[in-house]
Amino acid sequence: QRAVSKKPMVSEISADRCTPIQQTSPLILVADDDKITRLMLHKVLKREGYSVVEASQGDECLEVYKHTQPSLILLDAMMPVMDGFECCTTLQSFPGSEHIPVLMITALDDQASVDRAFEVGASDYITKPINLAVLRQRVRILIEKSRLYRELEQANQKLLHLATIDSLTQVSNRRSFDEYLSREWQRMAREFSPISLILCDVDFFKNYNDTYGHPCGDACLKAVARTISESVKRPADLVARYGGEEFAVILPNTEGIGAAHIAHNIQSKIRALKIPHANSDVSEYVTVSIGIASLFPTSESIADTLIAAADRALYRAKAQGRNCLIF
Ligand code: GH3
Ligand code: MG
Ligand code: MG
Ligand code: MG
Repeated sequence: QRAVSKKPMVSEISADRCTPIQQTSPLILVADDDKITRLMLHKVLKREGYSVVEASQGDECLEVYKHTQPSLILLDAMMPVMDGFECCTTLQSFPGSEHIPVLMITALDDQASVDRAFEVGASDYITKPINLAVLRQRVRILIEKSRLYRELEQANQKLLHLATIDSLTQVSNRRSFDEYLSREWQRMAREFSPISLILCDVDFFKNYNDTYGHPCGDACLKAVARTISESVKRPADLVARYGGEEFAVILPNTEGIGAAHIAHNIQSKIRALKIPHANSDVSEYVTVSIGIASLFPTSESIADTLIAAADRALYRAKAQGRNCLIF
């Protein structure tokens, strides 16, 4: 049995040595109305080390695709009922299908079919009668390219996550907070709509660390972050770690009364966690102080005004004895 590729896979050369190499053979969906062609392709591809599923019609191809998630589709252009072009067009509308390469099988020297194949989204084509050497190379290259593409996408997602999410609490980091706030500030200015900011700081957290140790402090911060995240509902709301034990919630299109309602919710939910805090002056459990600010942005003003206002409110909440919220 021949190997699918003689060159090392990306996962083999780039990942650390402990990562197991993916061993499953790629699945190819062969769609052709001609039984002899299907059998021949099936045999050749199997010999190359691929798994194969078959379809004899365009609509059957779509059905099989949905259930098997192939790495490549080998698609005959000429089929009765639903031809390869129509099938390919429909495929493009399936979510996630944009990275599944389609290798179209067209009639030899048929310029119009070749043009149409690319128009409907095929990645490449081969002509009938099929040259097996060409087939093998096109299949290998397309599958390798799409695997590389997927790995690149995953790496990108990971980088994006690392760049925007706080690693301890899994809420947005300060950088995303800054970017999001100035973007939403400008958007609200255009919409003549208010924006609110909640700043939420854990009370006597230095004492908490001193009493229970830093790892417990970390666990406490995680629980607080999760509780705050669970208290906001709208997709446009953003929870961020603003500083060490301080969290921020950006609430676009939200007036003070709405923000106060959410802040009140956050505060009672955190109290309800009943995380013991023996060295807090205000409660036997972990509590937070909250400052809220709400403004109507204008194109001349800057988002820092909102932060400053929320900060002043938080300062007053601390000064008034903590475990309270000030608007
Ligand atoms: P206050 O009620 O006035 O807010 O008092 P506080 O003790 O909470 O405030 P202070 O600013 O004095 O202390 C904040 C503490 O938060 C000190 C710092 O060690 C701790 N802290 C900051 N980031 C982390 C973290 O990632 N993990 C842990 N465990 N502690 C942290
Ligand atoms: Mg045909
Ligand atoms: Mg604090
Ligand atoms: Mg603080």
